[in-house]
Order: sequence, then C-alpha cells, then structure tokens
Amino acid sequence: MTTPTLLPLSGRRIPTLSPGASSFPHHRATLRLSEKFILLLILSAFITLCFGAFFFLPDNSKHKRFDLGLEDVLIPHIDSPREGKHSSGQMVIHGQGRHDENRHREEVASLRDKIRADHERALQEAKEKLRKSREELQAEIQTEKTKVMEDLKKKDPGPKPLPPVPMPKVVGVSDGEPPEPDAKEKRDKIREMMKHAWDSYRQYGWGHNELKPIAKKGHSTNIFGSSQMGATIVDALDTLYIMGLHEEFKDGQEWIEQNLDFSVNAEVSVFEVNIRFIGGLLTAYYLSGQEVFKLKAVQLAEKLLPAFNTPTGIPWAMVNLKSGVGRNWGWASAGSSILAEFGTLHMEFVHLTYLTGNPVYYQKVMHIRKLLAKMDRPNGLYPNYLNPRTGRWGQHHTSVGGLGDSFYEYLLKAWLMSDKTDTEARKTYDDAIEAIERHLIRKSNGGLTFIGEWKNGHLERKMGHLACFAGGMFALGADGSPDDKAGHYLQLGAEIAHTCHESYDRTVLKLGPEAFKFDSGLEAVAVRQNEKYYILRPEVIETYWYMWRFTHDPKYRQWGWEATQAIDKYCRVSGGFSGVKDVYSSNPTYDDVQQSFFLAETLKYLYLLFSSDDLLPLENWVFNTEAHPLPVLHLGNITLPGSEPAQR
Ligand code: DMJ
Repeated sequence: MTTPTLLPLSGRRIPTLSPGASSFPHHRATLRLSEKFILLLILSAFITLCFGAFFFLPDNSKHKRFDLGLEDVLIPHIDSPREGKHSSGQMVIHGQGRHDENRHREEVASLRDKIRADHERALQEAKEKLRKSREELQAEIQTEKTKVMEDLKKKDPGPKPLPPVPMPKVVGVSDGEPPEPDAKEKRDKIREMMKHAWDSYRQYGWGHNELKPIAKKGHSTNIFGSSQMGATIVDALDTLYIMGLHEEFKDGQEWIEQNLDFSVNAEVSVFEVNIRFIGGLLTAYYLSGQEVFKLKAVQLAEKLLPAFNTPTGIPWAMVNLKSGVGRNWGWASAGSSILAEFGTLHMEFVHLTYLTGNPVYYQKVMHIRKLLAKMDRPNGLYPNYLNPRTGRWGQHHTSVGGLGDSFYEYLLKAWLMSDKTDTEARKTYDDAIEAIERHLIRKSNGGLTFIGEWKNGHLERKMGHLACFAGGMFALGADGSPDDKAGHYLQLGAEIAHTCHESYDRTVLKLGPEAFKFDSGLEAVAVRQNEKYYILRPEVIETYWYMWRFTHDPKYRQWGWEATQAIDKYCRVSGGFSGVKDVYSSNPTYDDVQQSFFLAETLKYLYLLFSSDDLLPLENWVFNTEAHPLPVLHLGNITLPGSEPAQR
C-alpha cells in the first residue's frame, strides 16, 4: 500500500496521489484538503493516546510485567501454556491454556517461596557466624581453606617430571668420624649445639624464616620480604643430614613437601634466595636423592627468572615472587645492582640447567660473565655497583668483604665445579685476585696481613668479618694458580686466617667484631660502636676449616674450638642461639636473632673441622657461599644444554 504524498500545510496546490492510488474511485481520491487534515489530526491524537497509555501504566501492571519476566527466567524451558501463537502470528488464549496458566503460576509461587527460604537460612547462618568468637571463625576459615587446597591438589596433576639425568658422583655424605677421641668429643658437642638450635626453632619459630631465641618466636628480615618460607628449615637440612640427625631431616622434608610454596606476594632478595633456598634444596636433593627438593628448587628458580628482565640482563637485586616485578635497593649507588649479588648465581644456575635440561639458567649467568668481561675495570678492579639499565659502573668502591666477596669466590668455584674445565672462570679469578693483591692487601705495622676496601682511589684500612672468608678462598685456589704461585696463595690464606683469629682474640668475648681497623696504632679491633657486634657469622671458621683441610695444622682446630666455646658461652640461651651487640663488653646484650646461616654454615664448618677429610671431600664437592656442597660436574664428559663442549 502506498501513502499519499502531502504538500506542506501552507501549500495551496491540490495534492497528487501516489501512482498506486490511481485506481480508487474518483470522489474518494478527490477528498477535500480540510477533511483530510481533520482525519489526520484524529489519527495522530489516537496514536499519542496509545503511547501515553503504554508509558503511564500504573505500577502494579509493571510488577506484572516483572512477574512475567521472572517466570520466563525461572522456567525458560516451559513453553508458555496460556499463550500460543496462531499461525497468523496473532496471540490467542486457549481454554486448556487457562488451566495450564494456573499450574504455572503455582510453580512460580513455590519457586519464589524456596528462594525466600534460602535467603532466610543464609541470613540466619550469617547471624550465627557473627555470634562466634574470632578464634572460632579463624579456625573455620582455615578448615575451609585447607579443604579447598586439598581439592585443588587432587585436581592438579602437579609439575611435570623432570628429564632423568645421570646423578653426579655423590661420595662422602655421612660418617666422617675422626680417629682422635678428643676431636670426636668436640664434634659431638657441636652436634649437640646444632640440635639445640634446631629444636628451639622447631618449638618457637617453626615455618618462620628465622627465630627470635629470647622472645621465643618467629623472625624475618627484609631479604625474605613478607614471606614465611621456612628459611631456617631449608638452610639447615644438609647440616642435619651430614650430622646424622635423620629424624629432624625428615621433619624438615615433610614441612617442605606440605608447606613450601613460592606463589607468594613477597619481594625477596634474588641473591639470598638463590644461595640459601636453591642452594639448600639442591644439596638436600644430592645428599638424600629425594625428588621433592629438586622440584622445589626448579619451581623457585622459575620465579627468579623475571629478575633478569632488565635492559642489560644484569638482574635486579629484588623480585616479587608473584608479580615478577624487580627493583634495586635505593642505597646501592643510585639503584645499581650489586657485584656480590648478581655475581653469585653461577654454581646453582649451572646445576639447574644440568638437572632440568633447560639451557635458560646457564645462559643467564654466562650472559653476566660475558658482559663483565667486556667492561673496563679501574685499576683492574671490579667496582661493587653496576647499573642494570645503562650497563655502567656505579661508585668506584671495591671490596672483598660485603658487596663484593662471593663474586670472586664463585669465579674460582665455577672452575672447580666444572672439574677444572671452565678455564675462562679460572683466568678471570686469577686476574681479579692479582689486582686485589696489588691494591687492597697490605701488612699492618704489627705485621698482620689484611684486606682493605678501595674507595675512589683511596684504600680504607678496615677489614670486615665477611672478608675473612678470603683466607679459605686463597687456600682453595692455590692449586692451579698461575706462575706456580700455589705456595704463595696458601701462605696468604694462612696470614688472613691469623689476622682474623687476632680479631677474635683481641675481644673480651673471644668472638670477632663485624669490622676492624688497622689505623692510627689500632690493629684488628673495632672502633665504632656499630661495628662491634657478632651475629653468629661463619667466615672466620670457614677459613679455619679450609686451612685445616690443606695443612692439618692443629692450630686451626684449636682456634675453631675457642670459637665454639665462646659461642656456647655467650650466645647460647634457653631458646636457641643469639647474636651479641658488643664483643668488647663482658656483659653483652643480645640481638635476639638466630640467623639461618648459623645452622647452614657456622655449625657445619665447625663440625667438618672436627671430622675426618672423607666427609664431603673437596675433590668431589664444592661448597656454595652458604656452605651448601654441590657435586663436581664432570663437564669433560657432559655438555650442558646451551653450552659448547668443554675444552681442557
Ligand atoms: C651468608 O649468608 C653467606 O655466607 C654470604 O655469602 C655472606 N653472608 C652470610 C653469612 O655471614
């Protein structure tokens, strides 16, 4: 049907009809304009009325519309019985339809009642919950959480098994009973101290990173972020194992199996987590053969990888385990990365590639090595700070103590761990030590050899407790040093051991301070109050042990025993072992921290000092910087994924 074309109302012309209207009788086609206009007005008034009626329906009719909608939602699958569609598309109501409609309404009403009842029950439950105590509610939440976790575990097939690789030669992991009764007695005492430290942590700090032995509760530091990852458990495992404390080891293993989870929103130190956790887990795996340790080490390593996403590939100091976001400490030369941190990943990462067949770990650490090799070194020294954005050195400070120490250690140990095939690492170590000897190592007026700190072209005549580890490192690196200087380096190791022993011997407690000076008539003593503390550190004892292994000079056992007695006398409390704030005071105050490295390192080195050499022989094991021994990988016979075959 066609509609008439109308001219504007003001027009005077008679409208023409559209072509389709030409067949209408003439008198209709020629209706007068005024009549048409009136008809049109009536029609539009009628349409307006209908629209108005529709939009201004009373409220109850809206409810009806809602009810109908609800029915459609609740019973979408029931074809509406009260309305049927005629084939013409017109809506009709059947006689039977009325009956069905009533039944349908009843069903809807009963559903509505059910929903109301559900709401009331939920409300009632909420009221009851509010009446419960905080503890009751927490217990309920915990039970539900555990249930959800268990259900998830059941559904989760777990991590993919790793490819089998030949187990490296694992020898001398237990026993080591010394032939001398006196040494045996001392070793037993050290074992007892380990048990006291462990049992106290077990009782008061279980699952926390560390222990507050005075307050008798858990403790943590910012290196672990806000995490509760049982650092002491992981760090202590291998010491428990070699001491034959198998029940305790099993206890620790169970905790790790059930609780150690790295999907936590915590910003941790990449270096500390690597040396304590990955190192500890890898060693626990090699000693015990329990797969869980290897799997956990690999899971954690994956979480550390985002830290390498920097413009240079030099990792951030810290990474958030959940988000993967990394950053550096603000105090570290305007946000630089630290040599001793990014340079102390090699051993663990090479083992990760070996165990997983994944080249990524090896590639990350080799990239760091290559980048460093290309850089200019002021006076042949490595500054402690490197900016991961620009790839430039930060402040020109060099140290064999804090911030630099384990970088040099890992160069030497990379070579040893590769069965001496990684000659690039050995050469880098030799060159670095040569520059250190030239610029940092001096003899005091009193004849004590010390390692100072290089600060912008000036030597600070101060040595840190941390730098005392270098005595052991020089002795370990003596064999294989250039120009047949083996004797020289063994001697240098002995001199450092002597100096560090002096730093202990010149205190009231016979425990060493954090840093000591060789200046203005002072020899191996701390000056500043904030350098007089001892926090159960291992470095001096570590050097005694290496020197003992290489020389069997009884003085090293004697010095080790002096330290053992001092620790037992001044640091032992009923809740474990604590650091002390002033080694020059006969009445020291405690710092109330039992560091995890006390169990990982200090007690382990002491135990080894009084064991026979066939316990963890140095031909087969290389200790990481947290004293976790890793087996030598015979890379002459193995090619790591992502590496070239080793050249001898
Ligand atoms: C340990 O965590 C490691 O030995 C590290 O290399 C330096 N500091 C502590 C112990 O003092």
